[in-house]
Amino acid sequence: MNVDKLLIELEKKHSGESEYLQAVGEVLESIEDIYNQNPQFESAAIIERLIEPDRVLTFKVAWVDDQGQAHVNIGYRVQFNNAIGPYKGGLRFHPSVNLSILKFLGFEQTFKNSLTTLPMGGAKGGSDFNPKGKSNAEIMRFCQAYMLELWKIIGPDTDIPAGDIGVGGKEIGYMYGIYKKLSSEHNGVLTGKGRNWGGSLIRPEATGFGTVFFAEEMLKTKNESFKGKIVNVSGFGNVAWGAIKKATELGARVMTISGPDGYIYDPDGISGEKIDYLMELRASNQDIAKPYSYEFPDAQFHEGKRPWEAKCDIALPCATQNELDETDAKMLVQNGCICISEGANMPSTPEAIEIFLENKILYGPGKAANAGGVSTSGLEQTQNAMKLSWTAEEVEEKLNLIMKNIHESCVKYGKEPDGYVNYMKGANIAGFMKVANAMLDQGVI
Ligand code: NDP
Ligand code: 2IT
Repeated sequence: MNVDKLLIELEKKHSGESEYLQAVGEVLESIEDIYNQNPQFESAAIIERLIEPDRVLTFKVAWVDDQGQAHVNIGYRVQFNNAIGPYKGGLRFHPSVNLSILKFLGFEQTFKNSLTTLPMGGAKGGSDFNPKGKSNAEIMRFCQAYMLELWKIIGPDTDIPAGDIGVGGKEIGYMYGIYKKLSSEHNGVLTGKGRNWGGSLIRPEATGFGTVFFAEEMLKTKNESFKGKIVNVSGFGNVAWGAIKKATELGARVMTISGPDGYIYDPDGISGEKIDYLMELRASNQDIAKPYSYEFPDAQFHEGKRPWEAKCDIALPCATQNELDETDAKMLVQNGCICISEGANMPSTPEAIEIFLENKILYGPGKAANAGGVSTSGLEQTQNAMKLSWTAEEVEEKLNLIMKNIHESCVKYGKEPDGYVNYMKGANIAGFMKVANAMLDQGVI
């Protein structure tokens, strides 16, 4: 494999798809040596077959708002790779959604799902629909219109979507309702379902819990823990919520949350009733940062700024891609941050990652550190197939074990001669090897 040549060719074919090219570039650089040591990969064109999605479906989603006005959005599903199991990955509803973003997410998902040890292929989907400021009735009509197309290509053994940005329990409920009506089946086609109709306990918290469990494993290698640490979190959504809960439970103090308009710094820490208040704001599809600073006057709202400028021991980026750049990374390192565990997908830019690696910081890349969400989705599928449900303790124990196993795989492939673990390299190689070997076993298809 020649990484530069491959990337130039890919850029020619998919020019302007910057997030997709960024995600592929990082993986190619990590796996180059091991790939070239295994000539069977080259002759089966494994990498050329792995960087292109199996198929992409785009479709029109027409829906009517509360005033009777019709709107059109674009719907997508990118089925990336199903070598090790049915396609699996979330749906994102956000105005920025385009093919580049969904291809990067589907590509990352393929490696992440491979790391989980569960039999899941990679996929991603969504729409450029903006749920912000919409009524629940509008969100329901949009979800129904979106599912009217999507249901034709998904199924509990084919492709199993779940949540991502802008898609939580409420949206999954609306989509599940219409899927059930169209297919006449009540099955495990979506994960993140409600507790009373097939959902798994702990799934809502799972990504954030997993991100903290992964960080805990990294910290253990330095005889450190969350106890007494200052933690900065970005975003306040599905993932950030779980991360804040678990970090607080383990004795840390979480100082920040953020939205696209800025971040909140709360010197007293964000926990307990403050989290409940934030959840109420979120449930009503509102902005959270400013109202929080009005409700809790000791908290400061830093408009247009990111939480990485505030001093912390541990950083948990849980908002979106490329939300932590080189300047942010330098600030974190200068301020004594010892650990970054990514709840979001690709939140750190390549330049920021370079800074973390140069400074030998504990850096857990999203495809490893946020794999707890999809892992618990896999556990939800298992419970659906068995037609029973596990207790919260059982699910959390299994999740914790999976995160420990992912950490071990990263160490196996990422440990350098001086003992430093390059978790990014480790995650990319471990994720790749399983998918690549499955593709070899199954022939050229
Ligand atoms: P949510 O929509 O629940 O939350 C996203 C949060 O990030 C919101 O607080 C949002 O603010 C904020 N945000 C969005 N865009 C920006 C931006 N440009 N700058 C700063 N803040 C921003 O999404 P999730 O929590 O589900 O997803 C967050 C990240 O985690 C994504 O990268 C996702 O791919 C990843 N992830 C999600 C998993 C899941 O199970 N949900 C699993 C694994 C990874 P606001 O609402 O005000 O826009
Ligand atoms: O990025 C992710 O791993 C998710 N959005 C969760 C996917 C899933 O199928 O649970």
